[in-house]
Amino acid sequence: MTVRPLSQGLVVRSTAGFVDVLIEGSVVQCRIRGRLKNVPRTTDICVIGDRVVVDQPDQQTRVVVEVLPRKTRFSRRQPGRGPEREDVLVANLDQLLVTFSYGQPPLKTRLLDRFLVIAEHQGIQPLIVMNKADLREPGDADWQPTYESIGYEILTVSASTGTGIERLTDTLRNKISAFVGPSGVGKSSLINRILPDLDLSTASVSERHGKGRHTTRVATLHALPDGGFLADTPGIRELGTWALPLEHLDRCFPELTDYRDACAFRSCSHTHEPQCAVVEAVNAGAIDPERYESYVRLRDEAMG
Ligand SMILES: Nc1nc2c(ncn2[C@@H]2O[C@H](COP(=O)(O)OP(=O)(O)OP(=O)(O)O)[C@@H](O)[C@H]2O)c(=O)[nH]1
Ligand SMILES: [Mg+2]
Ligand SMILES: [Zn+2]
Repeated sequence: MTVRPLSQGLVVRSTAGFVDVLIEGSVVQCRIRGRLKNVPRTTDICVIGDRVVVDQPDQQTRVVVEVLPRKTRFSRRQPGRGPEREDVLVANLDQLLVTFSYGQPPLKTRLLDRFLVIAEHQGIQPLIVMNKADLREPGDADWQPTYESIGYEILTVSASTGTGIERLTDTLRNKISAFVGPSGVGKSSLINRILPDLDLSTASVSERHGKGRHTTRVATLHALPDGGFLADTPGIRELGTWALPLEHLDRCFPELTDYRDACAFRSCSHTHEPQCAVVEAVNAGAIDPERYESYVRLRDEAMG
């Protein structure tokens, strides 16, 4: 028996049963080996950003035979009813571009905090991208000093006018990054600015019929000319955490770290315990009450 050489590649697109894999500069469509598929799993087998091993049993056929372990994953609890499972959006990300907009749709800091918590938990560098700078009204950026004081970087950009696009492009070099955020904030429009040859489809918020309208349907990873990759992902409405242990949640809020070790109880939940340094810091105005409220809500949710 002759042993065929196997190749390694990067998954750049994934649809039912098939994946597009970048192998030595060209994209090839691959099946996913049946045996991989039949293993009962509560997670996605193969997503964009995955490094995979590909076999070529004959001239026409290429098959993913192994998915290499993921360094990081941006994932959530699968929305809706049905069995609990993980929905992995992108694997092996270095940077999460948490994208919201001025104008429509408006920013939801509660949802922003969920993105940031998942990034912290996974060790993915978050960058807050505020698009549609051309629609910014006075007062729209009042929330920003709080986040900057925690250490989060905020980039104000406009896909329409080009404001901030150069700085954004600079942060992408040699990294795997993904635009994530609600539908309509302009993720695909920003990628079209950065990579004009792609011409991804976009749609105005008013053209979207009802809440469920999502213009981008399949997450795709695009190669950047100066090195690195950039993912476009479908809009996210629901972002439940997956596999985030309750006792780790306070570490996903960087501004709590200075206080949590000073609580009287070692396993303090920072909700009802006496002599809680976190609650004292909230009352003293050293921790933002809205951020604390996000912590409490995520904690309640994780407890079921
Ligand atoms: N005024 C203004 N409008 C913008 C800007 N960027 C995008 N838009 C508009 O916002 C709408 C939504 O843009 P998309 O790029 O489709 O949004 P998306 O985030 O990719 O949405 P989904 O694919 O549904 O998740 C389009 O009508 C864009 O023209 C901007 O900087 N300023
Ligand atoms: Mg889109
Ligand atoms: Zn406490």
